[in-house]
Amino acid sequence: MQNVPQTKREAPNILVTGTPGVGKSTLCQRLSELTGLQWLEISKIAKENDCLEEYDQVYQCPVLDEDKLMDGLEETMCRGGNIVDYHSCEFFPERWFDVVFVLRADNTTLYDRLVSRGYAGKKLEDNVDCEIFQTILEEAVASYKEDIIHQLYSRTPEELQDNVNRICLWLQQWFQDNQT
Ligand code: DAT
Repeated sequence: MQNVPQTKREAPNILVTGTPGVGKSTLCQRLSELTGLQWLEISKIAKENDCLEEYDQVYQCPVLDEDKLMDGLEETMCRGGNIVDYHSCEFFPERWFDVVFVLRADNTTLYDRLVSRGYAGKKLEDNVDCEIFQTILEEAVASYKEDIIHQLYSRTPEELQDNVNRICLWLQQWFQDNQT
């Protein structure tokens, strides 16, 4: 990991995390279109930049080369103005983020969304359990200061819109507080 001194960012970095299927990409895409912040889909970036190691047969997903990925993102994150979208949050440097949104959905909604995505068997069960046990929320609480963490439900289009509005307001406030 590079040791880069912290400088003031021109725009904030936002982390959107949560169990697969809770609605991260849907929210991030909408936010990016509205605000001009750059949407960083970590799964896609890892794939494109050869940051995936062997395939985990138990969890049916590739293992991430976290150090390589972090090194590649350092400069972009130091500049600011990014919305990071990933289903885990504990390995990112804490200093990267000004705010963390943990998206949530209820079990039946999530189950239906994951089945439509083709998840089945252990993968489906593990992901629904991850939401039931609030695994990602606990990961966020263990990794970031509690006052920057916000839990948002994204079960319906109305909740999606409320979340977009809320994050846009947060952003406006950030720019007011950080005027040079
Ligand atoms: P994620 O990126 O967390 O894996 P997604 O954004 O791909 O999740 O959303 C999964 C599915 O749920 C997708 O078909 C869009 C739908 N969805 C997301 N947020 C929603 C919301 N607030 N209301 C209704 N459907 C939603």
